[in-house]
Amino acid sequence: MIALDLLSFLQDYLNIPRVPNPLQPDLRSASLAFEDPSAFRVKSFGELLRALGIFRLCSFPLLVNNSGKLMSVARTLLGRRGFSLLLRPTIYAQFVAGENESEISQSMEKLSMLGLRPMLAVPIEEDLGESTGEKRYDDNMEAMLECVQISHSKAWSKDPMMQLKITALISPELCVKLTTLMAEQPYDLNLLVRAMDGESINFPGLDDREVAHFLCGLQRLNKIAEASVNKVRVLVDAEYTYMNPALSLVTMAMMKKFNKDGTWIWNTYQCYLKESRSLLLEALQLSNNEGFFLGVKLVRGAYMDKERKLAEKEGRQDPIHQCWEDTNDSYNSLLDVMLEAISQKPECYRIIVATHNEESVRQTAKRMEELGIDNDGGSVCFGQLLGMCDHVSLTLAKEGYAVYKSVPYGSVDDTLPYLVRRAQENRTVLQGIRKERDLLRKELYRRLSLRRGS
Ligand SMILES: Cc1cc2nc3c(=O)[nH]c(=O)nc-3n(C[C@H](O)[C@H](O)[C@H](O)COP(=O)(O)OP(=O)(O)OC[C@H]3O[C@@H](n4cnc5c(N)ncnc54)[C@H](O)[C@@H]3O)c2cc1C
Ligand SMILES: *[C@@H]1O[C@H](CO)[C@@H](O)[C@H](O)[C@H]1NC(C)=O
Ligand SMILES: *[C@@H]1O[C@H](CO)[C@@H](O)[C@H](O)[C@H]1NC(C)=O
Ligand SMILES: *[C@@H]1O[C@H](CO)[C@@H](O)[C@H](O)[C@H]1NC(C)=O
Ligand SMILES: CC(=O)N[C@H]1CO[C@H](CO)[C@@H](O)[C@@H]1O
Repeated sequence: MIALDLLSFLQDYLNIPRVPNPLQPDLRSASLAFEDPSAFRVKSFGELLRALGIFRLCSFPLLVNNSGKLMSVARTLLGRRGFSLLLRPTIYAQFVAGENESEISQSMEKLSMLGLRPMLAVPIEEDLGESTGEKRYDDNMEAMLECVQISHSKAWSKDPMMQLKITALISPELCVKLTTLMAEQPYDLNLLVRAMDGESINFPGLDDREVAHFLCGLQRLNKIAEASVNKVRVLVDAEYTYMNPALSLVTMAMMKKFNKDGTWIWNTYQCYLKESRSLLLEALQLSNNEGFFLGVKLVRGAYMDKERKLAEKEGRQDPIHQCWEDTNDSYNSLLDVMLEAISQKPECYRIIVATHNEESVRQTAKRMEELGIDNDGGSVCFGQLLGMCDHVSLTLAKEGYAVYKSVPYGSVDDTLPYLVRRAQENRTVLQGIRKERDLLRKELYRRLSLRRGS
């Protein structure tokens, strides 16, 4: 009875078609059509409702555009505890793994049972203008070291991975300055490697304070890399174009030092950048010349709006491709470059295809087959965010591909900026989610009709 009321309520609220919609035929998941709602059978009723509710909320542009403001108003009105009570069972539970080790363990175990591999991310969102001081960066390093340990400890998955943000360990201000300097005089990778080994290097162009901070930062990165070699793959995030060159420089130095016999450090390439192709080709060349393995996280890019605004303000040319179709072409062509490289030298290169885009995922699978690359040979894997496009992840896992879910963790307060960004990303991941909503609805409807029938 309750199920019936709920059903009609849901039908009105979620526009479920009232035509009887019996069991879906088992679709050919072999072709990765991503149209099989049975991917969601592993979810509890509550989880289905939660996902639907949240995606529904994300469909109101006004709400999404102002989510940051709304959240801070709510936090003021409800107080810290009340706010946490509101967010914890809803948005937080959808997108965040938990706060303490036991909660995180639970989430990871659940992913593991679904055949998905967790990739932990310490959500430290910060940009220019925040206070500096080594202590804060040292604290961040401790958090990252803990992340290495959690990722490795319980053998949640084969080949564990985690994400790392360099601006959590070296100040964004310094990364910007390095980027400016690098435009005139490129730094030698060996200089950075020697600094990581503990030598006191004097970097030209930086003052004493900056040199000291840079050396500390490189030491922090060195510690994290040493802790993760032979255990956890460390995927370095790409951020804004005004600091990416510095981030890449540091990442390449880490690769040179740590990727001699295995791909432990990976870099991220953002295909929405016009220069992404030349950046990737340079990296391939460098890894060849310097004799280290190259791990690539291929993404479209998350900071489009801000990049464009900044370029306009500074009167620079827009660094981002003109339209989504151009970014799409760029993504698919870089994907091809990497897959070709892998098919020729499978031991030297690795890629994680980090996208929610079904077409890109299908193209990867197709090219892998054409080039004779194993589904689970370790050189190609897929990545999506926790709580987003589960139908893509679950289908891929069912087909035997290696699939990672990027899993942020931390307190409600610490993860808030991350959640705001997730909400705003909806604008662009729109197509994928609309389909996910349809599939969620179908699965919910199926369960409700089963209940009604019994
Ligand atoms: C595991 C994982 C790790 C990630 N790590 C990073 C990271 O380190 N750095 C980072 O920046 N992002 C990262 N992202 C986010 C990623 O860059 C995308 O923002 C996100 O995945 C959406 O892209 P999509 O391919 O999934 O979806 P799609 O819907 O196929 O594409 C959306 C993307 O297309 C691009 N786009 C949209 N409109 C336009 C337009 N008008 N013109 C040009 N381009 C447009 C934007 O990049 C947008 O994000 C990561 C994502 C995942 C899943
Ligand atoms: C939301 O923000 C986007 C981009 O900043 C803008 O194009 C859109 O018009 C906004 N929508 C609303 C309803 O405010
Ligand atoms: C973890 O956090 C949850 C929710 O805040 C709490 O109920 C639980 O007791 C905590 N566990 C540990 C081991 O601290
Ligand atoms: C995306 O790019 C691929 C390869 O370039 C192309 O086949 C596909 O049609 C593009 N998708 C869209 C929607 O333009
Ligand atoms: C699910 C979905 O597509 N939601 C919305 C995401 O945001 C854009 C614009 O902000 C809306 O048009 C979508 O409906």
